[in-house]
Amino acid sequence: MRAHLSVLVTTVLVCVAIAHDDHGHEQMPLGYVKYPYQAVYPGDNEVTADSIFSGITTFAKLPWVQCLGKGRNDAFDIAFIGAPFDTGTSYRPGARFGPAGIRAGSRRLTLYGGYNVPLEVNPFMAGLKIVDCGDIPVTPYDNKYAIQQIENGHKELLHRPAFSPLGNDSLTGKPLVPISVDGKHHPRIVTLGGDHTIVLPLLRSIHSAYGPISVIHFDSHLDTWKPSVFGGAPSAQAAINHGTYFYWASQEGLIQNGSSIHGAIRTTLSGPADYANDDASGFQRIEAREIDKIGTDGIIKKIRETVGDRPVYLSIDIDSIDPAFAPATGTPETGGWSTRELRTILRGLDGLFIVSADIVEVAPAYDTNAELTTMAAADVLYEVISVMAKTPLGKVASC
Ligand SMILES: [Mn+2]
Repeated sequence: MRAHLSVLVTTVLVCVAIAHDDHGHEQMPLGYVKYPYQAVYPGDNEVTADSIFSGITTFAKLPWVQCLGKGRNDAFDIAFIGAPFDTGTSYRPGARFGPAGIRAGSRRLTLYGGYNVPLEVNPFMAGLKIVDCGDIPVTPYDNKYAIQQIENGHKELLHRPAFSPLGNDSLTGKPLVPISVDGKHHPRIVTLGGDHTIVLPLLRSIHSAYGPISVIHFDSHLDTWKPSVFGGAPSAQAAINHGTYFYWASQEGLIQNGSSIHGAIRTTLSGPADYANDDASGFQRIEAREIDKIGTDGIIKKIRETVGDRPVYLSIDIDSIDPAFAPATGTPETGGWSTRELRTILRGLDGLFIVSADIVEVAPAYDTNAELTTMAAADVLYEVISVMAKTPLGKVASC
């Protein structure tokens, strides 16, 4: 009898504990989070919004959702997710701190509300649900395992149904049809790197929804190098690094050959054969110095002519910007574009179908005390989500 009572009491306690846990850890509704410019002050019977210099730092003060944990059923339209991986780097390590650094550099983005004057849109108030999912858990001890973790994490987010319906075409009023190959309306993921190696698993994930994808790649380097050229590849794992991931992506058929393009290229080469190899990997090229002759308008024109109205993946290496403006990066190259020039070029992508994007190679340890690089990275992403917010990922059915 005594034993029986004990079991009964234990059972009741467990039940009570579960009920209490459910209630006590209920997630705060997203609408409760306020941007700094919406701050109210004590006495208004409201919780004050964080100042931009206080509180927990998410990208642009966006609400944090544990998208790969207890928030795995939460839908969104655009998600920021970190991929803190930097063991594919050839020169300066430290991009594992990129996601945290970029978030710190993004604090002022919503200070006045976030209206983008030249693009005439406020991406944060465009009716889209935008969240910060935190970081994908990435092991620092095993590159192969880490690369798989990044692919799995990205895929899990990408294949979640989008929060907002695709809606109708603003001109014809006809319903929009998704541009994916699986016919589904996917949310967009903005990944905070991490060194550039992460783009191989990201493109594997993108391929699962969009098939071979057109890539716009801003970088001072090609990143299509054969492993035998870049580092000599002493092992199969060493052959996958931040200078070779596009070579492998091309070998795996992840890239749309001929409609992909690099911008801001200014690297030295092992020889002219590197460009022949780059051609074979499917890329057109815009050299950084071309800006002196054709300007940002000419560069925008080249990019738009190359990708057309195909779905596009956008990968931005912070080293596309000159180290005068963004010094904190893995392999800096002088002679790059200014932050203003890159931002202008990104706004020139308005209307393209950018399905997802990343910014990589931000290594905050080499930054100035003024946070030049992390601020540039955040502001660049602000242009990217502004462009995204203006163009839904759908087209009117042609038949
Ligand atoms: Mn790169």
